[in-house]
Amino acid sequence: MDSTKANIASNPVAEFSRTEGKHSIFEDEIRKLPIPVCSVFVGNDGRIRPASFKETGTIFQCEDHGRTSRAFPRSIERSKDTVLEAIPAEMSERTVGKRVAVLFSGGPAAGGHNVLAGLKAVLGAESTLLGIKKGPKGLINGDLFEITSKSINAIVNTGGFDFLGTDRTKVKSSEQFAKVMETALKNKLDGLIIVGGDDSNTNAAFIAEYFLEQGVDCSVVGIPKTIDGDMAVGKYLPISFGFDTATKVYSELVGNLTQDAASAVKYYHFVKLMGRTASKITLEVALQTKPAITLISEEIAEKNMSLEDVVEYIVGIITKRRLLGINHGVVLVPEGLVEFIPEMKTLIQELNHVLAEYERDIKDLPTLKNKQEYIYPLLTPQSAQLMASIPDEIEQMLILDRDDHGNVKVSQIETEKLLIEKIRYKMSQLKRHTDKYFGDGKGKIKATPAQIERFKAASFSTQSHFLGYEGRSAKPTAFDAAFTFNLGLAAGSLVLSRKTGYMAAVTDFDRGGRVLALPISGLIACEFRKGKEELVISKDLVKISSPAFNAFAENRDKWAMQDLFSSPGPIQHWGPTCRQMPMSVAFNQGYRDYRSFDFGTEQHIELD
Ligand code: FBP
Repeated sequence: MDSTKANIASNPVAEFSRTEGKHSIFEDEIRKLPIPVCSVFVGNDGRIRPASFKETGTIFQCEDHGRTSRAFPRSIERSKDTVLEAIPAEMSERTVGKRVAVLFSGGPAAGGHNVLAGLKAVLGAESTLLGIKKGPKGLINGDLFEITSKSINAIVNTGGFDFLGTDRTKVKSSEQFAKVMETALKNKLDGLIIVGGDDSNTNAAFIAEYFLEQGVDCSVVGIPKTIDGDMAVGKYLPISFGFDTATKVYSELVGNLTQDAASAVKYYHFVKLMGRTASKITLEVALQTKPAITLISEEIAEKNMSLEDVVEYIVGIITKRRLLGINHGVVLVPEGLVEFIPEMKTLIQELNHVLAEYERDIKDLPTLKNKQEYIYPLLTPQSAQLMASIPDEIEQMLILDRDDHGNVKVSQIETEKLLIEKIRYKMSQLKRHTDKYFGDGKGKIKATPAQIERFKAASFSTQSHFLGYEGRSAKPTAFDAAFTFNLGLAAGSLVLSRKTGYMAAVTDFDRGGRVLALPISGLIACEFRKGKEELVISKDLVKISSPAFNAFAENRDKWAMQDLFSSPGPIQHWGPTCRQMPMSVAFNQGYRDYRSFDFGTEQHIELD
């Protein structure tokens, strides 16, 4: 036995202290994992090198092209809104002496640290990579530091955004733009990389345009990040980074809950899943775990379902299961659901208006009852009636919890609890009036007397959960680790090629990875947000005609009536299932196999 091993064996407490500061046995191993690299970034000598870019025939132009061309005249003149494709660089000499800064914006997503690793690897020792602390705020305040190879070696393949930090500041005012320019000039930046979602990439496009207008020679490049999966562009960018890791974390937990439900046979677990507006996370988790009931906001909006309709739908399934002797299960609820139920959306809009207009008066009222008496007459009768039907606890959230703009914090509304309360009431009605609801007559639920007795004997017991934060900063899956490293290589190559106003993208996840650059101005459309027109990248929501949604819709009735759930288990970073990509992405892209992504040949990432 060698002396270190002998030491550890004889002194486990010393070994235990050594695992502090991100040195768990797992963290030390994960840093050593090789990462697949797209062939366009690998030279004949097998080393990583920047790629060049050529124009493809594809042009991105939104419907309101007139507006975007007025907002981004210089960017569009340069890019012609054309998608670029990475090709192996012909240059024999490396570009040297460049200074590139990078920031994270918005919520964390797994793989951010590998973006930095990719950037550092492609810039090489001859150029400088600077980190911007605490997101856009740090960019405005000029809070930059140099990222060394040593620090990259310590964070590669690790989760979180803690190395740089992040925030949600939006660069909007002319003073803020001027300060961003000051930071770029003071730090002699040749490139600025913005890692973020739809809003942050929109911001990247505005900064790129501003720099062109001001004659600042600094490329601005975006990188698509968000666990929500709504920063995606069809076959050009199948998904943003972080989605795969987050959905695998949630799928493990939901898989465990389905198993627990069937074991304890007494609970319905209501699970709200993060994702803000889009139900993409919920759909992916449903495909991976096959629970009894899943709500998809986009479908509910399409079918124009009311809150009562949604409750009826769930009660219908729970009732039928109970008649079959199944009184347990899992219900998945997307975070943004309430905003997709038309009457709830109207209520929230009316409340935003009333709360803003009468803020002072409402604040001074001592009890919830006083506030209700004040607010109800100011709402339309339909909204007042809906509000009155909502449990007090939730109503309190609607009235009191507001964001910085004074609006209702939709993501904080405990939708799962709202549904539980309404379903509980409905189930108790069914139980009390079995003659009215069950039997052989028209419009009645078919059931035998024995089944009705069984129905009456059972109770509706629930547990509620919210899964969100636990999936954002997990260690990146093998997919996200590779995706992000290659996105970093792509963004660095774009800066070295002096391209600006583009978002780095990787596609063809099943065929070695194709590296693209998408002109951001071509993705931007005019939208109404909080009553105002804004130019933003449109969110990519679940399409109910998509293959992924169809796969779910074709199977959900089966999953509702029998326990056919599956448990994907914990994320594997190596081993037989480590190459799995998101199922919804593979289905929508028409890939033959979702079990083995291919981003090229593996490289050990240890920078000198
Ligand atoms: P990003 O779009 O910035 O990546 O954030 C996504 C998200 O995780 C949403 O799913 C969620 O609604 C939100 O962030 C929560 O944000 P916060 O950190 O402000 O609580």
